[in-house]
Amino acid sequence: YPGWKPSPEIAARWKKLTAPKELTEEHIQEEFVNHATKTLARSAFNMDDFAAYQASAYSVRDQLIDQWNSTQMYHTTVSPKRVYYLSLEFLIGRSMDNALLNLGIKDRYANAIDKLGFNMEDLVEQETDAALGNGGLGRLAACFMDSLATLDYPAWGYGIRYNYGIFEQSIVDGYQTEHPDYWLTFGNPWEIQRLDITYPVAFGGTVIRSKGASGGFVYTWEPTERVVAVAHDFPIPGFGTKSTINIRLWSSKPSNEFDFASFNAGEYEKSVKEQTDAENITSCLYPNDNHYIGKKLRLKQQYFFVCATLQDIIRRFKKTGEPWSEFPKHVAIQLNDTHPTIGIVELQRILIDEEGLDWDGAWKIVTKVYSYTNHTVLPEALEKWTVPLLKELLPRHMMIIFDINLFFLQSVERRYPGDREKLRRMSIIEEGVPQSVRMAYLAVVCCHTVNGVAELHSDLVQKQLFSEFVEYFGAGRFTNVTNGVTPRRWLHQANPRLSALITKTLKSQHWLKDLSELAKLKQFASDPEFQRKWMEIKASNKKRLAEHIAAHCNVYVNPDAIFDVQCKRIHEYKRQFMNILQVIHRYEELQKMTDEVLAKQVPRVVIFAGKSAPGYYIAKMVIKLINNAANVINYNLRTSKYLQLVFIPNYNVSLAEIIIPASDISQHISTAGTEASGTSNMKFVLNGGLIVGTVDGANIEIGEETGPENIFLFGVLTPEVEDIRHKQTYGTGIKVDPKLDSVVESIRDGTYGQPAIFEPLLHIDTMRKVDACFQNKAEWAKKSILAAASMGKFSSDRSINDYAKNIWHISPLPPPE
Ligand code: B1N
Repeated sequence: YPGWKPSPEIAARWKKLTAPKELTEEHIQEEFVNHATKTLARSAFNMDDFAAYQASAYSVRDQLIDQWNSTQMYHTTVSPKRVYYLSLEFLIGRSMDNALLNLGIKDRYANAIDKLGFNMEDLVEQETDAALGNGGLGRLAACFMDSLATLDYPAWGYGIRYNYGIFEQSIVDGYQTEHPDYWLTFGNPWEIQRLDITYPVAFGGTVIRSKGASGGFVYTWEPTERVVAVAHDFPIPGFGTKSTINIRLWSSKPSNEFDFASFNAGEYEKSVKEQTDAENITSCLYPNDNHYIGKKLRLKQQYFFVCATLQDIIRRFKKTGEPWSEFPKHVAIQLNDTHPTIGIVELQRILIDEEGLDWDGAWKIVTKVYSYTNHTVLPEALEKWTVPLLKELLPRHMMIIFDINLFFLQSVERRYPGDREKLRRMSIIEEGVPQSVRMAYLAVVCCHTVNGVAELHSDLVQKQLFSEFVEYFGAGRFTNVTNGVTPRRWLHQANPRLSALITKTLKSQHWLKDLSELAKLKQFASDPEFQRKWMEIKASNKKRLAEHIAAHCNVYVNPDAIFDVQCKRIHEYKRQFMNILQVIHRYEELQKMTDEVLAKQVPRVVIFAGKSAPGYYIAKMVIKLINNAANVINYNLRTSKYLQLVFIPNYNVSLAEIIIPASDISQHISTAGTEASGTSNMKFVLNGGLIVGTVDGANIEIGEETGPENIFLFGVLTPEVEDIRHKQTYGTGIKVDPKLDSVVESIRDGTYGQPAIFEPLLHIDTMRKVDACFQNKAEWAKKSILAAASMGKFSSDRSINDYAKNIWHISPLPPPE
């Protein structure tokens, strides 16, 4: 702000005025009442839990903003290399409890507010989730932000401020019904609207080629549509540090110049349409998980947010006054899947068309800055934008993609002369009618590093998805960073009693900053007193979940039964269908039993939750099947003591915080090679739940840490990826009823496709093993403790340190005291 420089006296005065006040209970109460009366215009006689939540939230927000300001000011003076995490999804959930705990002020707040007649636990429940994501990918981004802040890395998250997050799900007559999630109805205390931080974003039009001063061609993009991106900042406090980083989410609005033009021409309707078109860009999150939908508006979202983000990053860089060659020393950009990949092309475009660099100079910079995380190998999830659509919306970018591809294929051709088939396979452009752009290939060609999210997945990425690129670029471009989850939200916040027990046992809270310290709990795994406390907490968490189920499903589940949970997006590859078959099988077995045999059964409550994409017919039928089965199973008075089944509606972050601490076992049973990592598996084990799972994704690494005796893995066990695929296809050596031999044989032959059909049988066997184990209470407690104590590796702090060291090359920058 060149216009205003405070004199030393004014600066000193400012410093004094902004110095943080001691956060006494009285001060908290003052702030609370201040916000209740001034921000919300309420009075003591006009308060309810929601108003009290809001008043508390605004006062916590003030605390956040102070820390955020000093963190950002410090980063600006040091100007270190920063990482920019670009993601179309941030599945944050609620913020108040998290902020109170990370700032370390929860007890003080709870006491202060108690004396004003409110209960903090009730207030926390008033908050609506920020549900700006579909599932694992979006939640991973949120966990990463928590870790980046906690570890004092100079980092920014960038994404879209959708007006509507993932839809709300209700169950009507057993079917999923979707309702819009307009989460901003009552305002949002956790964001700071920055009407002063805006950037233009353009679409469409044509590109004019002309002769430049130095003889080469210059390209001028003349777009037809212009909108504006407005910044909204979401402060993210670290745990046990003053670092508070920022997620900057963009919201679209019409650009003034444009609607005035039509307005003045008397074209009122056209002007209104332009306005709504502009606002529509950031209106809705696309509700698809692991599935690509080639919608024009989605491409607009992608370009809109990377375009604004790059302008913001470049503005920050230009403050250093350094030349472009220094850009990679200040900037690392991580692409959360291919969704922001058009940002690569945008940077190349800015450098050559606007900043006057030559192609090679620009390319050197671009390829030093970007890295890409792949999150899926499922073909139906890989993004392929058609050339006509890209041309229509981003004509200059399409030209640049063709150029990148040309230079790339020319060098492939030099290495493998005459191999036209290879060129066709490796081309960024897929031939067809119409042609399309393989976004993952574009990312691989332009990024310095490409990673998968678990060892097995990264192997598949290198050996199957991008094998020819590994051969061409060398294995050095490819790596693995196994996912992780933040123990602050997923243990400390979601399971406060277990967190307190761990802290008491380890005589320090430091495990929350270094999760590997959990290993010290192993020495207590066989201690009966510790086991008792551990299992008593599990029991009380199960009770809490049972209350939620009673309220939302109208079923009174037996809290002494095994709680067997599968909650995640409904998807064929995740095989909820196989799970429900196993449940129905169990129900039918129970029907055949005598009373005497029945009395010996281990009672079980099977819990499903998860959303289906609104247009995913088969997934929706699975939800209906689960609900129909529940209606039969729960109303069988003879067997319902031994088996109950519920589908809890509207799975989201807040519900996960209730379900996960209450599970005895959870199901992670994807077909081997299909679930890239999975992250809820880590959360369940961290909370003392055991996994029933296939040899897939991060299950494998979790099993390596817990030891095979503390995880129920079934299915193909071979670590070699090629082998897994092969063996999965050709026989698993299961014995079945001889009457079915010829049937099974023909299935195995592939006559009916899909040999994975065998795995339900193994699943049933595994569930029998679980029953047997659960009966020995001490053994079960021991497994639960040992498994949780082995989760050190799966902190997102470890993941972030891996990225920082091996990919971003950035260092922590703790704020001075
Ligand atoms: O990303 C998670 C992994 O733990 C999961 O295994 C993986 O399935 C998930 C297109 C996706 N992969 N791909 C997506 C989401 C939205 C979309 O529009 C794809 N989500 C995953 C974190 O690594």
